[in-house]
Amino acid sequence: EEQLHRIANLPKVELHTHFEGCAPPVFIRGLAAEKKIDISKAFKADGSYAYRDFVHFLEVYEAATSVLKTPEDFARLCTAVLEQSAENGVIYQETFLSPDFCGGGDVAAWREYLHAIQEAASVAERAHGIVLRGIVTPIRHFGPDKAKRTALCAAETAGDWIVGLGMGGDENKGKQRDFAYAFDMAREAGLRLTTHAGEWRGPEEVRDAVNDLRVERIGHGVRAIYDLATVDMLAEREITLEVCPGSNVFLGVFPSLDQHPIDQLRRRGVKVTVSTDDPPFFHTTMRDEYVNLAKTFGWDEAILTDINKTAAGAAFCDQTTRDAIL
Ligand code: ES4
Ligand code: ZN
Repeated sequence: EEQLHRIANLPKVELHTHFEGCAPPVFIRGLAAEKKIDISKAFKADGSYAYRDFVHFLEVYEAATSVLKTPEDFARLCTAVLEQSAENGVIYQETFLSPDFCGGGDVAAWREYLHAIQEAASVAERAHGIVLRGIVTPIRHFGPDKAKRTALCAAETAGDWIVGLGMGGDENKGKQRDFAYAFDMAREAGLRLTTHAGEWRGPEEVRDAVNDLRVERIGHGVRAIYDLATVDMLAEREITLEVCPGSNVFLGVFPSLDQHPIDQLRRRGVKVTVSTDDPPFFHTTMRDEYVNLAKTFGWDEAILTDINKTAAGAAFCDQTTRDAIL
């Protein structure tokens, strides 16, 4: 009991969140009402997000995101998100941001959205001590051409705050290598790289992410467990997995947390970290993730502290920021 309480209250480093996916449903419904946009189909009667499966989730996600119009809307979202994260003990968070939703891929517009978000983030940092950094996200099912525009936005704004490029979206569309141009452009601009792989597809997709895009982290990567040679490759190359156990269980990637491979991956030497992905969509929080992992796998405070150190070590921020977090 005492131990679980301490675990719940640990300071947490979270590497994998989607910015709009952190929006509380009440926030999105409020904005929809203000703007007289009808997105009632995106919600269940109890007010939570409504979707049938992952592809439908992506559609509902885009519907919810469609009420976020101006830089000011995104600034308000930032304030709401960081308040929630700080409440859950998160001290450092990386979040995927898409120029496709912020100015439609236009660099000048993207700069304005980014400016508004960053300003709200610094206010939250002073108020709650939480540090936010952005990873620009090409959306896989929008295709390679949009990904190039996205990477250009990323390259143009690379720096202390925009620290990486990380592809999300529907893993069943196309191949990782279709996006190599975008990832090369980002690498040349000094950005760090991650991509979603091995959430819906298997070990081959995880190997493609490492070999074709040369990423140093992978979003999810958990289906690598079906090929131990791939697991060992991840361990040997010290690739960090951004594991989102609650998301995986909610979406049915694994039937339950006790059948989730995070503990096996960790024991076999893979650098695993813990994140929420899209907390209100998957009815989770960082506090819940930690408590559930402790209960299910018997992870103690030492293991979870170690996981936070791994996450801090794999964070894309500069060394000064990293030294301040753990
Ligand atoms: C995602 Cl594009 C996108 N947005 C939110 N969550 C996601 N998971 C995978 N891709
Ligand atoms: Zn994700």
